[in-house]
Amino acid sequence: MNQTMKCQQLMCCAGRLYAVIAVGAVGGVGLCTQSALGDLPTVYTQEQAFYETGSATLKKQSFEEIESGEQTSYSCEGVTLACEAGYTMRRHNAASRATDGARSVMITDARQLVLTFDSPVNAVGFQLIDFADAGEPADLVVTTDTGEVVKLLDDFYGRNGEAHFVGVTTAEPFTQLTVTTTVTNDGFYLDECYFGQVEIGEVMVSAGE
Ligand SMILES: [Ca+2]
Ligand SMILES: [Ca+2]
Repeated sequence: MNQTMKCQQLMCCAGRLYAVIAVGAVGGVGLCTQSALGDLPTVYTQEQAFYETGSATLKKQSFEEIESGEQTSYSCEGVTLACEAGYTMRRHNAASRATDGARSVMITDARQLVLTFDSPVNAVGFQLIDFADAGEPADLVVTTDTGEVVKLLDDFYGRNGEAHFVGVTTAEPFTQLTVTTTVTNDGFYLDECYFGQVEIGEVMVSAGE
């Protein structure tokens, strides 16, 4: 798949119509200059490209200080992470399942997570570890409380222990993001969550996996 096709595919993820004006390539990362016929959700699959959108304003939660044991939610600085009603998640103490520090959040059965931010954000990204590695492909969709619906992963196959970054930026700030996955018979881990408000102008779109 070439850079243009990849960018167009990503732009259409929200099920809305976007016009991609120009596409270039810079060191393996596609630069998409675009005009949105509505809001502008942009999908990222590379942490560096996402981070460069607003490194000065993005906060990071590494889940190093969260409580141990079964929990239904974690209140962290700037963000509260809650899992699907009726399920629990837990702190996992192994660097092999963390991308930042030595701890991460382990999700075994819940298939929906809700991130609620203390103040509005328009950029959220995080690492998924050991996701969709049980032989069945999985989608990952995020929904904002402002009505944006964006598919971050589509028929994704992961590998044992591998980390994959996903992120999204929107034109309109939001305070709650619901993460829903179709993954089956598979536990996974969440770590290194970035969030904040970034300037939306020319945006960098990751063109690789
Ligand atoms: Ca961590
Ligand atoms: Ca897994």
